[in-house]
Amino acid sequence: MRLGIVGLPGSGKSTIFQALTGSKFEQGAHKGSHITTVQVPDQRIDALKELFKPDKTVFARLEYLLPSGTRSYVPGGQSDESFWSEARPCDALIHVVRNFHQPGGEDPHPRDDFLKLETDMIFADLVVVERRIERLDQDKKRGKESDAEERQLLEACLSMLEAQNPLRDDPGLATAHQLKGYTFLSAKPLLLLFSNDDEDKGLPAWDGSPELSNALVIRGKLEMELSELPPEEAAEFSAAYQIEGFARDRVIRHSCNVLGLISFFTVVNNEVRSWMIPRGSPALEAADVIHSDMKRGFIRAEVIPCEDLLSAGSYQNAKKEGKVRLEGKTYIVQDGDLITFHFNV
Ligand SMILES: Nc1nc2c(ncn2[C@@H]2O[C@H](COP(=O)(O)OP(=O)(O)OP(=O)(O)O)[C@@H](O)[C@H]2O)c(=O)[nH]1
Ligand SMILES: [Mg+2]
Repeated sequence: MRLGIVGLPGSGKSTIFQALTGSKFEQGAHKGSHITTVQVPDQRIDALKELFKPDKTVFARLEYLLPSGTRSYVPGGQSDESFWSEARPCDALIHVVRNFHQPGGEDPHPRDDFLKLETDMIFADLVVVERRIERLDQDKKRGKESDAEERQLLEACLSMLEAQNPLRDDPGLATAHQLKGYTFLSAKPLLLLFSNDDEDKGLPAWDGSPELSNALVIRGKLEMELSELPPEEAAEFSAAYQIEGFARDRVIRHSCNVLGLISFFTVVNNEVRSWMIPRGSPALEAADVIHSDMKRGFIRAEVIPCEDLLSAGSYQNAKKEGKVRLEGKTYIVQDGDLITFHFNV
């Protein structure tokens, strides 16, 4: 799963990206795009490690993309399609919005800034839809049959986008299988990330939609400084500024949330491992995430919630207490399940 970091110029994108990688890069020195792979931290994995003492521990991963700075942003929906080309294949977007004062003293206007880029993304999608519909009309004139359902879905997109609404507001439309190939920007799950002044840890005052439910505040500059301190000083510093955990961990946790991902665990061959799948997935899909053979030869899944295992103290005890269940292909995997797949190929 890959998340793309977007935002107006100077909103704090590079700062957030650096917090994720834990390393600094020279501003302007790198013109290309940056990708970083991060491990998804999980305390349950740490507890399982204690219990099983595995040789190896593997965490689920996420990727973050910081698009290259060479493709310049032009406001008013006039950006070249190439400006969006790197964000399009991403599974979700992080929209970084400036909520800090600039060195020159310019006040932040987060809602206006948000709407500016949001509108541009809606406009970019609108161009794609209009072009496609035009194309389908031409095909029709030439007597070529087109997919009626796809046409209908595109019309629905058209009316939403023309009304300046992002496609994500209609979850059915945003996730429609037939529209996947269009990689609509406004259909992607969105995490709003406010980069705040050092002294300010709250969300900005914000009237009306969009909802701030998928929003996160990072005091980017402050928290970058924090990440460079030795651990003892960092703890003191965090307490003084009431910083909860690392910016990095908060961004990752919220990323999993907007992507609708849950974690499950496996312990196989002396390896404890976490995996992620979309919430609501059946056991068969969980098996497929690990290996297609496991899906093909699926027999059953041995399942225990991680907490139950930890309170039982050992897998054997948990079994004795009847806490390990056998489940079939259609069992809906729950966050925190430890699963042993039985399969035969
Ligand atoms: N106070 C404060 N300053 C920040 C924050 N994030 C970034 N800045 C400062 O704002 C300036 C721009 O930050 P960048 O991270 O380079 O922003 P950007 O979005 O990557 O900018 P471009 O790549 O030029 O579009 C830098 O001087 C940062 O130190 C923040 O959360 N709080
Ligand atoms: Mg930058």
